[in-house]
Amino acid sequence: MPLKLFYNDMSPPVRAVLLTAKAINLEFDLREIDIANKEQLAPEFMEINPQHTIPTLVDEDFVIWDSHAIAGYLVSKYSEDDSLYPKEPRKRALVDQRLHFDSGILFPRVQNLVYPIITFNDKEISREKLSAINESYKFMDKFLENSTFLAGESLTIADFCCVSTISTATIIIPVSVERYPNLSKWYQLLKNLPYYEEANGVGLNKLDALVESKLGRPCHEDCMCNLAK
Ligand SMILES: N[C@@H](CCC(=O)N[C@@H](CS)C(=O)NCC(=O)O)C(=O)O
Repeated sequence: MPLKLFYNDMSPPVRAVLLTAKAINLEFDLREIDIANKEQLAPEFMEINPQHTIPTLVDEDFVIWDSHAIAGYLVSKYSEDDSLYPKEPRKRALVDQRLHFDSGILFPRVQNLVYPIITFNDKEISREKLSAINESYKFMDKFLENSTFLAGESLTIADFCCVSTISTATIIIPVSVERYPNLSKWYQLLKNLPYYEEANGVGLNKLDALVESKLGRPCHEDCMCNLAK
């Protein structure tokens, strides 16, 4: 039976799962959930995931949600090797730390930045929100000071989870090469993956267009500089 994924590719956590699946050649039976129309609150979906979040994966009689948990599950169950989610305790601990960083720090900050624009038509972005994103960029730049990827020299699911979130933040605040050289280099490396555009770029562009239409102007570096002052 095919793996069923409840998704919407504008969602960063969904895109992390799409990147993971592409990396290990997995296909999904995709079921779109329109968050703008509150389809996640439909009783049929709430029956599957009472927390009503996407992504949600159904693998036969097994249901799991949260992108980080799904990505780890997919690699553990379906990948030919463990390189994307190493079993060796210290390597795994480092990947897990980065996953928790995304889940507990990065994603909530990016959600706080973008969600009010697309849901409540907010036009202003507070200095606090911008500085929280810049602090997150600074954290990641430091994580990447001595390693090519977020958890060492190999690509892992931590890179997928963080790049889908970071790329979403760049809609509003581009990553400055001068201020965050390590983060910029890593972001470019991820963007060069052969499946990046299909798995992350397409949904990101849709979200970018939505944010732009809500703000009523393009989101570019200059306008953010003005907001950040
Ligand atoms: N930590 C979760 C976050 C999932 C999440 O918040 N997804 C949003 C879309 S980006 C959602 O489903 N929102 C609908 C809702 O909460 O009702 C994950 O990584 O999967």
